[in-house]
Amino acid sequence: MTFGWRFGDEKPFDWAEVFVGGGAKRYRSPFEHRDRTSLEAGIAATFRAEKGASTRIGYRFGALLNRPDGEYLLLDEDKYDVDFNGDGDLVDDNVGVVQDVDYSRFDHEFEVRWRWAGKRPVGGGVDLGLRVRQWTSGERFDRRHEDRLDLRLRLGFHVAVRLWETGALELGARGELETRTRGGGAVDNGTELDHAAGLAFVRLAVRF
Ligand SMILES: [Ca+2]
Ligand SMILES: [Ca+2]
Repeated sequence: MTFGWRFGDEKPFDWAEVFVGGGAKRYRSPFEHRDRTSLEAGIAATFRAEKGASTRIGYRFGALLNRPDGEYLLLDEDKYDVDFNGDGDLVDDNVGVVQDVDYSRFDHEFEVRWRWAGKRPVGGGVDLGLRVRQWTSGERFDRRHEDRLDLRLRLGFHVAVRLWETGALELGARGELETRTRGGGAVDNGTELDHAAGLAFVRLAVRF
């Protein structure tokens, strides 16, 4: 559910929104232990600097709650001082065990968008976004989520050239960087989350 307000010219911002929502995600067997319910809320405001130029600033929070449950894990005994395979020593690596894991997390998303348009034949925009995922697991053997923070930074820009009264050509690019920290802030190298990605695009927009 989203509420929005439009303000008059004397106000510093032009448009404000408040968003609240809830949801549920249900996995098919055998991944039911990842099921979660979520509550989300967000606020955003758009400021108009001059005719055709605007800045939108937004923040969104999400609480995604999971009930800890057993998952098959491969654990090293010497990290926990536990004899997982019961053979009397504490030196075996990658021992398969079922232990509780917790997929709960808090999400924070910050976003800034700048737009230039109006009567000029050339306009454009810049988008900047930061997403922080804070995993909250306190389960003893849940190494994948313990002290884990995922960070994603996104940057995009585009230039729009008006070709005729109702048609415009947009040229743009966007990129993202994502990384994960774990265990007191040390970078956990070599995870599937550590990546850089980019996209370049051409878009023809026609208004009817
Ligand atoms: Ca052992
Ligand atoms: Ca052994």
